[in-house]
Amino acid sequence: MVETGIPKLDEILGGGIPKGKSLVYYSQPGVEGEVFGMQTVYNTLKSGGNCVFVVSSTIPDIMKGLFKEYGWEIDEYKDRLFLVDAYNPLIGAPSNEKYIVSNPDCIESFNKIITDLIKELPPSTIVFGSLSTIMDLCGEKETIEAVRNWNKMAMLYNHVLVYNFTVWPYTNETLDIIKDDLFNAVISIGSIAERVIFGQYFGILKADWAKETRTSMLFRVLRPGGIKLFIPKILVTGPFDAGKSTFVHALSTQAISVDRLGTTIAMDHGHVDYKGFSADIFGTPGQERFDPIIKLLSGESMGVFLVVDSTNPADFVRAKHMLEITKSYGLPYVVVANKQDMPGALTLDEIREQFNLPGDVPVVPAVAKDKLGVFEAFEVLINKITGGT
Ligand SMILES: Nc1nc2c(ncn2[C@@H]2O[C@H](COP(=O)(O)OP(=O)(O)O)[C@@H](O)[C@H]2O)c(=O)[nH]1
Ligand SMILES: [Mg+2]
Repeated sequence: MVETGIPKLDEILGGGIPKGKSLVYYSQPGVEGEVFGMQTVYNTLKSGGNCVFVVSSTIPDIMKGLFKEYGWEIDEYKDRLFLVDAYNPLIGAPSNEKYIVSNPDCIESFNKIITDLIKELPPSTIVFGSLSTIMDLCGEKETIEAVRNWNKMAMLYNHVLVYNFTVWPYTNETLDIIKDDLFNAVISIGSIAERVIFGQYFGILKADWAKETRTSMLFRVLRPGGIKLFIPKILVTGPFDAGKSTFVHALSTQAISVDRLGTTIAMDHGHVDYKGFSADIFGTPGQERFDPIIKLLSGESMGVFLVVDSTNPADFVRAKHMLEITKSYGLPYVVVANKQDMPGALTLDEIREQFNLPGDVPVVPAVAKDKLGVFEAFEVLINKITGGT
């Protein structure tokens, strides 16, 4: 298996891409699609594999600069990375690379180099930075035939082939072949847009070795950092003094609390970067008069942490009420049993019983003030949100 390095995708694919298989990242114009192939390049190198990267949309040096922007030092892996320069000859510039496609507007020129590499190299990950550019230069039919042949050869020689493809207005016939026929797996990448793009997502259209799944995931691209799954809003609610602000701060790389004005307003806002996820979390004030705020935030949230003080069952009625408000939005939630360090803290079972929680609602022990249990709670909630294990 070769891991794509795209968070969550490998899990859905059952571990990654099996040797001999091909995968295409099929992206709508305007979304950040090229980073997908690049992340797979970097991930292959990082995990000890050989990688061929075919650069056809820009000068290889610029491409190397892009890797740097994502924080990926590919120079460290020079001996296992084979860059194929299919750009410089096009503009008549000299190339520093060992592998050069001398006529990038002629598919035969690609064919020669790619088939040689497929035959010569030990099992590798071969990534095409831009299949669409090759198509534009060499023709749709010609390129499709070549790709069909490369994929067949990769099967024989145990390579993994990965292509970035941007869905420009090609003929329907071409697009159908790419979506349905040419590759073992198709990952579609698109955007949610209304005048401006305000979200990007990827989803699996097909993967002939994995149980097919239609889930799609929001992502954003960080520099440095690369592709992160994006959870736009997670709500942290719970009674006053349960430890919500402490919890938000313990989880966050950066957090702001607006609670300097006594207890009149107490909103927390934090940002979590953890295990390939990028999430914004919002803590609500605990007092009843702020219930409309909980309602408002619930409507836009993807999940909820209910933080409770495990030593203070008197507050559980209030906590239950807060849960009811968010439950009406059908959000996945996790109960954070905080202050487990204090004498008299109720056990998880006791809390579950008091709340009369269904069996599938997780209760996670925590000592927010010592940052204990907070990332466990985060992982549990994220898995509920993204439907993982
Ligand atoms: N012993 C203990 N105290 C905690 C813990 N988490 C928070 N606290 C304390 O509980 C108080 C209330 O915490 P805060 O985060 O302001 O609660 P909020 O009102 O829910 O935002 C503060 O004094 C915290 O230091 C914990 O895990 N253990
Ligand atoms: Mg607070």
